[in-house]
Amino acid sequence: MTYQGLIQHYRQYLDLPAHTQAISLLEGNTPLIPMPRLGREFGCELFVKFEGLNPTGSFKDRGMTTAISEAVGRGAQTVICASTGNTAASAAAYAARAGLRSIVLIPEGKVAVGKLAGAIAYGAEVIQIQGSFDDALSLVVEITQKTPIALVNSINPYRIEGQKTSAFEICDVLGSAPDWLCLPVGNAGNITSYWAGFKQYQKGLPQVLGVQAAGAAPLVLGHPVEKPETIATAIRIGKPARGEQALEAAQQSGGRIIAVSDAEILSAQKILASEGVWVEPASAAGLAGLIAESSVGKFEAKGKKVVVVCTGHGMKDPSIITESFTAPKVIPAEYQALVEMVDA
Ligand code: AN7
Repeated sequence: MTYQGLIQHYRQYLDLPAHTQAISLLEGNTPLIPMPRLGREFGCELFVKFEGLNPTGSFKDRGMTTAISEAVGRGAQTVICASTGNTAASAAAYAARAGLRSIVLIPEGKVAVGKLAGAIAYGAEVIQIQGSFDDALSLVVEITQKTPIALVNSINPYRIEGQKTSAFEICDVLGSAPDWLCLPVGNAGNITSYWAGFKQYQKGLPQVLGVQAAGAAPLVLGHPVEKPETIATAIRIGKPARGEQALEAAQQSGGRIIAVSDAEILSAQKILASEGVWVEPASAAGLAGLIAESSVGKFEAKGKKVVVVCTGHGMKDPSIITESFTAPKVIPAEYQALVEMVDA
């Protein structure tokens, strides 16, 4: 049967109300890419779950198909979210598909250009907040408590239902859960979803390595971060809504949540790109964590199956690349100039 999106594909595993009306862009079904060359460096069988290949370029589409489908079914006309960018683009796309009005609140000047462009292109009403993601989230929670506007942040339980499906897909491809799952942690909806998904699917449980950026690592520090800062703007979050559940997932799985520096994140981004997988900075945090833990002997990967979740596409944040490289050289459109340039 042709693939009709993840609600259709995993319907029996998703706890969605009867009124749900599936709104899909054929999200999910993303590739689990083997990384043999990189895996050899750790002595493990390494895979990248490339979530950047979802319709709007991030994993958020999994939770958005379910959240918007539920909202439409219950008669919502407007949806709202706070976002570091990817949720905004995803909410805007699925709202557009459903014929709903979408409003997105973003931290002023801290959203990568590909995400902002997406939100605008899909027709969202974009509002910049003079504050952080966390401030924006408080505001959308308040307005959805006082008005009929539907909240589509990952506090919404149907977001978690949809995002569980990535765990199902990994088990379907590998035949069972991997030994380790490494992924970035921001507002902590995704790590919560994976853990719920693996537990429900009963194909084994991975140990979970959640990775925060050092300047935005409330779950490592053990307290909220008032002014989170990181180059990985997607996870520039100081008060994760599902922080408790993230810690629980790490602990129950025999894993942990760690922090890596921006330099380690950018280095991991380069390594992934050198293998043909270009992801946005936050999405490289999982690999950065794996590298950091291995280098201090804390990660015994030998002979293990390891999945690194890459949550968003590199094209979401092109500036991070173009700003740090000199512009390509310019030559006359002449053969001799080309030969000299390429030193052939
Ligand atoms: C690429 O879009 O919070 O721990 O508002 O965009 O589930 O929050 C994005 C988060 C990882 C962290 N990787 O996931 C938003 C937003 C990328 C992301 C995360 C985000 P959660």
